[in-house]
This record gives sequence, C-alpha cells and structure tokens, in this order.
Amino acid sequence: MEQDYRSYYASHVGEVQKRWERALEAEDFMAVLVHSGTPMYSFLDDYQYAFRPNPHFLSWLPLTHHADSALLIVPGERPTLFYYQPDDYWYLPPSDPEPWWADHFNIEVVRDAADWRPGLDRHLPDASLRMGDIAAIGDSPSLAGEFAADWINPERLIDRFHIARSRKTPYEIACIAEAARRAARAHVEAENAFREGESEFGIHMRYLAACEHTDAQLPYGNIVALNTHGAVLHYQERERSVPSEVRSFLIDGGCTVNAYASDITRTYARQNGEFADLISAMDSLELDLVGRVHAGVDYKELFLQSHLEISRILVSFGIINASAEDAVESGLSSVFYPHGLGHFLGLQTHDVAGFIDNDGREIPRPEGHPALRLTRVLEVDNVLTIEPGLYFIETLLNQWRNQNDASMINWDRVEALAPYGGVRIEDNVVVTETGCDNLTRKAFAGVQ
Ligand SMILES: [Mn+2]
Repeated sequence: MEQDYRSYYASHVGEVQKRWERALEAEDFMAVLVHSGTPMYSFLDDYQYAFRPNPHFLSWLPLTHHADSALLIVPGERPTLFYYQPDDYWYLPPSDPEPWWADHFNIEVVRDAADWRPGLDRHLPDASLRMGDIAAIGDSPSLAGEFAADWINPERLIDRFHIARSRKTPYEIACIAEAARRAARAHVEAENAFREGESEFGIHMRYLAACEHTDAQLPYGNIVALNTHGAVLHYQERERSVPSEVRSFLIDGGCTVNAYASDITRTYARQNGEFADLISAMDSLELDLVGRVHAGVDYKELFLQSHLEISRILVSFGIINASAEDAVESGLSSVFYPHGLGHFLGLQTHDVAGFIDNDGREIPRPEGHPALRLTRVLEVDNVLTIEPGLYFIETLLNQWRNQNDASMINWDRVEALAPYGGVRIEDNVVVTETGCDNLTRKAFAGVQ
C-alpha cells in the first residue's frame, strides 16, 4: 500500500515555507499575500465558469475549489489563511477546515469576500507597506488598489516560486502518483468501452465514471479519438455515433488529486496488423526514452534523440524513403511528429519553469521546434511526461508534398495507415539521481 499523501503534508508546508522565505529575502519583500482567485462570469450573465484557484495558492493548500480565500506569508511566522466561508443558501459554502491541513495554519474564517483586507490590517497595520514591501500573487481584481501595481505578481519573485515548484516534495509526488493510479483505472475502463464498440462520447462517460471525476475536475479536457481523430493533436469533440468501421483509439486523459495532475496517453488498435505493430514499436521507443531519463540529462538533447528514433521507425515501416538522419535534418520527422517530447507536470498540466534555468534566465527551444515545452537540464524530483507521437496529419503531409521533396514520403504507405490517425504513448516520471520512477506503468500494473 502506497503511503497516504497526508503523512507528508507537514513536511511539505515546512519546505514551501523555507523556499518562499528565501525568495522573499532575495527579492526584498517582507511578506506576500496569495489570493486564491475570484469566480468569473460569462458576459452579461450569471453563469459561472468552472473555477480554478491560483496555482501558487494550491502549492500551499489542498483547497481545489475555494474562491476568495487568501494566504498571508510572513517570514518566521506561521502562515495565516483567511478562509472564505460565506453564510449562503444559493450555493453550498465550503465545509469547515479539516485538521490534516488546517493544523499547519492560523485560520481566520471570513464571511465576506473582501474580509482579507481588514485581516491584513490586523496582521500588518502599516498600510503603506503594501505600496512597496509586501507582494501579492494572484489574478483577483480585488488585489488592485490594495497593492502597488508593480508588486502584484512581480516577475522575478514568481520566477523564483516557479523554479522551486519544479522540484516536487514527497507530498506532491504522492499526490501525482495517486492521480496516476486514478487515471490508470479510468484508462482501463476506456479501453474496455472501446473494445465493446462505444462511441467517443460513450467512452468518455465511462472514463469519468471510473475515476469519479466531473469534466471540470479533470486536469484538461480528455482527448477521446477514434480513427482519424487521433491525428488531431488536441481533438476536443465527442462524437455520439460510432463510425461504421472502428480501427483505432487514442486517449489522452488524466486525473487530479489535491489539484495535482496526471497526464497519460494510450493508443489501441481494434485488430492485429500493421497499425498494431506501429503501436508496439512506439511503446518500445517510449520505454527506451524513459530509460534514458536521469538527473543531469539535457531534455533538449533527449527530444532531438526522439526525432532520430521516430525517424528510424518511419524507415523500418517503409513510410519514408530517406535515412533517419536525413529525415531529422530535412525536417521531415516533424511532419509525423510535430509536438514536443513532453513537459513538466504538477499543479498545472503543462507545469511551470520549463524554459528557465535556476537563475531565471531563458533557455531557448532548439531551432525548428517551436512546440517543445521543456528545455531544462533535468534535476532530482522533477516530474515530467515522456510522450513521443507519430501521426498521419493531412495538412502537414500536403504542406510537405507542395513545398519539399515529395519522393521522400512513401505515399502508398501513408494512404494505408492514415485511416488509423496516429499513435501517442505518454507516461509520467519522477527524476532520480540514476534514473526515474515511472508512475504511470506502476499505476497500470496495479489496476485489478
Ligand atoms: Mn502531456
């Protein structure tokens, strides 16, 4: 039995406090207020968009749907949470704070969304400090007017918090591992639904039921793609009808635990044959790439290696008439593999600090690869995805045919495989000194 994330929470709060105190000192702030956010309404309507708290607020607290709460961090002091719990009968108010997390904070329950302001006055009576010495982090309109504009989300301070968030604590890793187990159960159920001949819509509903999430609780909109829809990288529809011939299924879906995400992709063929073989080849490649992950690896290099490896698969399946090296050199590999190898994963599916070094300097993407989302040298306790893909995308194939050497592609082979859409295999891994821990494979192995 995996250890419950709650058992790591006290040390998580202690670690975050240390990291934030160092950042505040380096940037010369005496305190910071973190606002959880304010619900947004659709224009001229009282419809509320699904609310997601400020991820910096979530990095302290497992309060995944709490609007208008605020957290005050003063170095050397226990953090104070202004916990918004209105007396309301239109909506269900947030329940009372639970001891497992609340015991680590001074909690002041407030009944009005604006009541963190008098709370702040009680803790930091000199209001002039807010115009220079106290920072605020968040997007709530209520921060304006209370803080100097330059001290709301100061970039250098946020960069420091982002860099800190790239090294996950044991609590965070336990939450992501739990999110992976939850998603693995749902993926297995989705595969069953596919084999039973369900529509995209039907498969999606089975996924949600298996992980007990609503759509709004998913870290991102599931990609549930039959046949050629697998070649639409962020395919967002759910067809209600079943295609006359079902050939393939690509599903990219995650779950959340205390707002920490998993992000997992699998591809399946309905029958044995060439596409099934292509899936096997991509699965072996994905595991091989995961095997190359360890602290000190430059992710840009691993990404470029993945282009060469995918080109080798293209050669061995007779899809291209060129050497793997020429396919990478000419940009042909990007016709079939037009996205990055992966990204950091955490409170955000595409988590922060992917493009900056530990001093906050930008690390540019390799030329010709605008979609890569991670350019860092990997460190212990980074959590990231490895997700190579190979697709038959009509737009990109046509572009190549019109603008480049069309004979480099074996068009008969493309025509035979295009009805299957594409393949992506995606796992979530934790970087260690000598390798990595594959949370996703472990999670699938544990599904009964
Ligand atoms: Mn991903």
